[in-house]
Amino acid sequence: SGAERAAERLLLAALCSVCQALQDGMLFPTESPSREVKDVSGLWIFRADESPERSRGFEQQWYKSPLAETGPVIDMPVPSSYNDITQDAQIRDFIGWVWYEKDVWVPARWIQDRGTRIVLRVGSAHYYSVLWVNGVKVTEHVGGHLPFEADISGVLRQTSGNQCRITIAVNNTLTLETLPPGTIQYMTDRSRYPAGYFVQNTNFDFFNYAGIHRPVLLYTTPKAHIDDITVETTFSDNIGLVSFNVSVLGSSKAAVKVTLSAQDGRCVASADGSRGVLKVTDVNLWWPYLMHENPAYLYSMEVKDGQTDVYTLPVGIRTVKVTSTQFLINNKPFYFHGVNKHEDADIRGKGFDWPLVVKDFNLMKWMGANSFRTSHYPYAEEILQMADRHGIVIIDECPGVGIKDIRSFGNVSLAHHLTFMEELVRRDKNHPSVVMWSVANEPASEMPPAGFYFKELVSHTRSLDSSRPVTYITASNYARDLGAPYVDVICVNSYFSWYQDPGHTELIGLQLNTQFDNWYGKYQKPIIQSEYGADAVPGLHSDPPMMFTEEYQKTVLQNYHNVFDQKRKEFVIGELIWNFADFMTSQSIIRVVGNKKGIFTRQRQPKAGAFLLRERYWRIANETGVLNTIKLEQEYPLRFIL
Ligand code: GCB
Repeated sequence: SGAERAAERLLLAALCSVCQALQDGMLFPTESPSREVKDVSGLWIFRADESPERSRGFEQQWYKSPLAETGPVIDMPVPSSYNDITQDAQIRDFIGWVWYEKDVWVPARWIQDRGTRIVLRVGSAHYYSVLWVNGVKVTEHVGGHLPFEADISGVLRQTSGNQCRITIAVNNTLTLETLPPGTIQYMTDRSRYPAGYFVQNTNFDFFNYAGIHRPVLLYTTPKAHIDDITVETTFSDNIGLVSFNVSVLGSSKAAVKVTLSAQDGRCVASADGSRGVLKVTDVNLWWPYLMHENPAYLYSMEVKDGQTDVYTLPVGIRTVKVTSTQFLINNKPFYFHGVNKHEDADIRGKGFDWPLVVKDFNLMKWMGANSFRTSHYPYAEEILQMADRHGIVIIDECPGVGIKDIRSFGNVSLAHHLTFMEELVRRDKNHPSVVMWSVANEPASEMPPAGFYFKELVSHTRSLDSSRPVTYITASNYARDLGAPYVDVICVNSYFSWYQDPGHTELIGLQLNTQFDNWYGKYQKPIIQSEYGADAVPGLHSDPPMMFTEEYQKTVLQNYHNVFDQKRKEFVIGELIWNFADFMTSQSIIRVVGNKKGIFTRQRQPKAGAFLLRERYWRIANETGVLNTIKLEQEYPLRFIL
């Protein structure tokens, strides 16, 4: 169709590279005695390619010379979405290629030492990226939510030495085969639209922020280097078992040595060889927040490759299991009382921002949340590291959101989706906080191809990682959902008294009970209410409650909670509010400057619903965790709690 041709033109690059997962490991870049990291985020320059076909940058080879010589450039912070940085609506709503550039200095010793490998890494850029160094193309990458990197040692040594001009072209176009999918629609009615007018259509409810969203780093490793580490943990009685698998590149006879240390620095186990199992006596297990008095215990695993490379990985020892009615962490029932989030904030959009990350963790701990779902795409790895350190449990979601068009269930889409899961598992497999993979959100799972599609997707994900359950999030009716037979946990989103029967909170009890009984009756699998909620415009009040007021949001929550409290005695294993905070969406008649279902505003101030959830989550923690109330009271002033 015309739309697809247009999308292809915009994307320029063929989607051939889509089917190749990153071949190398994706170890988070850290410093060590053998590794240096240089953060080259900060102020970059920027130019959107506003030519009708968005192809001028490639035709004129903007990567060949300083970007400022090609035309007008503006300042652009990295990391940040570019959309909300300027006063220009055209940049906010831009579709197509934008160009970023920064000149950086590479330490001379990195260049001179031929044994040093220099890597350029982008934490993420949305959606499709091409990278050049000193005018030489070094890599390209499909996908907006995972890191990618290139070994640039050769290019730097061949070109102008320590001076390094980094050019990154990023394209936010979404097609039927991207994740998330979308379509480009050309408007051909000349009486209503000017020539060449097109729009990006999507089926998801968040703004398609774009740009370089996570830090850009230069880092080094020795030529012979640790490329990847995989750990899997279990325990029996007081013995913890850490099986490890280390892959080394650039050396045929690597002598790997692995040492595990406790938090006090004491070495608790060590082994030689690239594979093996470490035994830890008197193990300190990794426990979720509020489930244990010493949650989030992390060992530190030092991996040495002969004399050259050293990499240290935090390791939490824990197990995850699912029965027909329970979710077990370390063989104890775990109840998810948590939130759904977005990477979203004023001005920076989806740009990574430490103050925001730390604030959000403080808010989650304040309200007694023990978990969150990375709706609707993988978050920055720094966020998973925070969760590891604070004991916050994560359902790790892939950007399979808005798969509603039957053409997005085809082979090309499936292949890309499988590849995406490979990259996601490769990046996140070692995080103890991650307890389940979510392969999609609210796909059209009643369409016939969904049966085959999800069977493949779930079984492939399980083959990549047998230690975690797999799910996808459904909004389909239990009788029509074709993927549910394949998942380990049923995750259901529902919006009773909002999208259905608006205003009728008195129906929630009946409808929610029916929902749970139907799903459990059909599948006998534990169920998470993975979304529920209502919009509340902060400061709008009404009693009796009316839609969009804080009171209405509270009433919806209370009605859901009554049912959760019955069903969590049976097979309901969790509740995740939609949403932690208000967030931006595209403009539409059902959104008033974004989605207002947050229990916090976009600026992270509480609405009435936040206090309600806070009371509830602490009460549940007191009932289900091993902590006693007194302990909690010491940690937080419990005036609001119980
Ligand atoms: C959903 C979606 C989520 C939306 C939410 C809503 O079911 O999964 O992305 O934002 O409903 O508020 O409509």
